[in-house]
Amino acid sequence: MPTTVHRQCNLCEAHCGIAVEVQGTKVLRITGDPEDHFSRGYICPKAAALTDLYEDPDRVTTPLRKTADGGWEPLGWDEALDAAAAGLRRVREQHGADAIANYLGNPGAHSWSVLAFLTLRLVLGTRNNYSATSTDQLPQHLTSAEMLGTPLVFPIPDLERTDHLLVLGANPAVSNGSVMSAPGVRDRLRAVKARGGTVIVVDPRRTETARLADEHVAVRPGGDPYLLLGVIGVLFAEGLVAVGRLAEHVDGVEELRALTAAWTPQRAAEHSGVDADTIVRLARGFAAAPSAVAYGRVGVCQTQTGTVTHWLITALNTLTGNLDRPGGAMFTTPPVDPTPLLQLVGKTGFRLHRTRTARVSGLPNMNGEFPIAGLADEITTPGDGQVRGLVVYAGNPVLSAPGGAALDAALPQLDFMVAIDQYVTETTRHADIILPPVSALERDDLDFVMPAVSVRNHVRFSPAAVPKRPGGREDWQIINGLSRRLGTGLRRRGVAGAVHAATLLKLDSPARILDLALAMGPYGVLRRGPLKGLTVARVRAAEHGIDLGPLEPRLPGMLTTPGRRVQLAPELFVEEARRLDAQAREQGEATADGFDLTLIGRRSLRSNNSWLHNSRRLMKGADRCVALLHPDDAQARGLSDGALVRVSSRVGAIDLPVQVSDELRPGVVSIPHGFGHGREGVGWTHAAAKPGVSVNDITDPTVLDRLTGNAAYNSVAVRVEAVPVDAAAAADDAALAAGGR
Ligand SMILES: Nc1nc2c(c(=O)[nH]1)N[C@H]1C(S)=C(S)[C@@H](COP(=O)(O)OP(=O)(O)OC[C@H]3O[C@@H](n4cnc5c(=O)[nH]c(N)nc54)[C@H](O)[C@@H]3O)O[C@H]1N2
Ligand SMILES: Nc1nc2c(c(=O)[nH]1)N[C@H]1C(S)=C(S)[C@@H](COP(=O)(O)OP(=O)(O)OC[C@H]3O[C@@H](n4cnc5c(=O)[nH]c(N)nc54)[C@H](O)[C@@H]3O)O[C@H]1N2
Ligand code: SF4
Ligand SMILES: [Mo]
Repeated sequence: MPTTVHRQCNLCEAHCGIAVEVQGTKVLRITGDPEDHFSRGYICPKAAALTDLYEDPDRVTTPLRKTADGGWEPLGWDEALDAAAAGLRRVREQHGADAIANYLGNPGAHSWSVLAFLTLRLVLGTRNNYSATSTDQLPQHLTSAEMLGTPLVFPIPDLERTDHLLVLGANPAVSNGSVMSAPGVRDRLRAVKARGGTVIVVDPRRTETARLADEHVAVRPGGDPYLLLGVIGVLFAEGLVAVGRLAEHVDGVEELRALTAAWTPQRAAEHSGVDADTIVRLARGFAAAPSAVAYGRVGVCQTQTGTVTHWLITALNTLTGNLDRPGGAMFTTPPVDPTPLLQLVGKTGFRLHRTRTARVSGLPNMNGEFPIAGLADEITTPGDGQVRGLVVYAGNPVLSAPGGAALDAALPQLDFMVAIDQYVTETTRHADIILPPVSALERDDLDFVMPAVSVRNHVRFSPAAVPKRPGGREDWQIINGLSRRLGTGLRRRGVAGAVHAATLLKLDSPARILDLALAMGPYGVLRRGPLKGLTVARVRAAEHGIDLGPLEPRLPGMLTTPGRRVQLAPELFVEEARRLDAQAREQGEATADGFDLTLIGRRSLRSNNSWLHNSRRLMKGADRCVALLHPDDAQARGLSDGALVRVSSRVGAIDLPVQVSDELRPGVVSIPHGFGHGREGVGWTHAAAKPGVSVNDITDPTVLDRLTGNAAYNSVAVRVEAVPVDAAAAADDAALAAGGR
């Protein structure tokens, strides 16, 4: 008899509720769960791909060991975990704890097993921790740390109530919302307009979101901080600043007034590429709206001014009285409080350490991690502390990190590498041991990350939809197995760290850690209120999730700054803002090498970073790994639609088809990331047949957000030219040989 299991899709941050119809081990159908409290039936085309991932014959289902001739041999779990632990221990014994680096990829945020990984970090005791955070939201962590006192909370647009949404550098109609979980976001944007509100999108490309909006502002890449300085300058000049309820709890208004005084709309226009009238209009419209919220995501994080931009976004919200007010930028009250949870699993020291720098790159440490941009050099540069071992969990940095080609070249130099992943990817192909977890549909989960960044408070348990295949293990079981084996000889955090790790390993399942965290949280047994007493069992019993209500005002109580005050003008940011002028002059001008265009990224609704390209149903249709270029730029280079072009930067070149499109601002070229599956030994057969190229072969690991070291993929200067005919013919032959494109 078929049965239906209700759980969530864990592919992107929307975490939609799904109904999975199953019969035994067979998945019959995946649909949206109309009774889900949060997503109310919405799903996107990717949800069906959960079945493809589950059934994929290319998925690794047994531990693998690299053989002498570069092939793979299957191993039993005990043998594999013993070998993995022995290899890592050897590196540690010969070269010390810091010689083992680890990388935590994006799907880590979509599974409770990440808790086990943090325990593994405790056991490894290395300073060389890396993650996808430094390709993504690191500027938002630093902004929150400096302005609110903790890097672990983010202002979230109150989409359900706002009258005015200003989006900078996000494309939620495609990404489905990020650091703003909002399943069915297109409908939520339409609803803002339907109730008389306004949606404005600031983006160098007229995106899917821009097309839904009232207005599209085609900013120059990296132009946002100037635009915002101009907008804030207008607010001060026209007496439109009104902090409102929080006025008594905000420091730095006068510093911002002084700082923005020089940024007249004309001057801001010159550097942002947005005309002065528009800047004035944006400021007035934002201030006049009954409620308004500015929201920025990776489009602005991934620039050299990522942190400064996010600071100015929060400043704009605050100066107009929209921080922490309904319809503005609010804070969640998630069932699991991130700070105590992370302390529970041994993670402390949440801040930017500008003096605790990476050995080779000199990049700063934040939240206990170094930026991924520096990892390749740590591996290839000899000396004390050189990285010689690596654990990669749920990540594909060869395709995702800036300068991924250099990392691809560096990984073979490691003495030993372990990967925890379901596929032989561009990254894991370099591993000595691959430890494959079961797929998402085969495991239980309780999502504690996305409720912390959702547009509504909620919580949901996800039961496994199908039984694990015989011998299948979940990530946390694998990781704890590794931690236990490493237990002796690897800890260097003294007795306290050892006891801590041992206690966590005794708790074993993330469910037990989360029971503790829920008890400590705002709905836990220790609190008063109608929802008191939330436990994993109670969440599990609620088949369609539990609604915990709209976002509620939380300031000043939640602030952890001195005196519980919002810091509008942190010294670190003000200093950086003063440097913006010089930077503006550097940017946008052709460099001596003739890199005269700026590269930006692009996401597709039918893809997710690097790892859904093996799904036939998602890969149907036209080739998506194409470079978009404005008609004027194409014409100036003699390029017509479909031509093969070479896009080069300081660090490399890639060849791909061009698509001429007036969606783009002139001077910009847009290329998606996550392709480049043609590398030797990649285990994704369908993906490898339509390989595309990796844009991160040309992104520059030295072009980073100045304050955090976050990848600045959208600040890379490139050149685009026709591929010489001989090379184009050779590329065609290669494509034909690989099965055609
Ligand atoms: N379908 C799908 N959904 C996804 C993902 C996916 O790969 N596919 N990935 C997931 C992940 S890991 C994340 S982090 C989120 C990201 O979610 P979003 O932040 O919404 O990501 P993008 O779609 O990349 O949107 C970034 C936008 O910024 C624009 N942009 C580039 N440079 C600039 C600039 O200098 N200024 C401004 N104002 N705009 C700029 C780009 O043109 C692009 O439209 O999406 C998640 N969801
Ligand atoms: N040029 C450019 N580069 C970018 C971006 C961009 O906008 N432009 N975006 C950046 C962003 S925002 C992000 S978040 C990063 C993502 O960067 P990464 O996290 O490094 O890369 P992913 O492509 O998400 O790879 C995820 C890997 O995890 C595996 N996996 C999936 N589910 C599981 C699981 O449950 N358990 C385990 N063990 N493994 C699993 C997949 O097989 C895949 O190999 O990419 C960044 N790179
Ligand atoms: S938007 Fe799509 S991929 Fe994201 S959680 Fe919902 S169904 Fe899954
Ligand atoms: Mo991301």
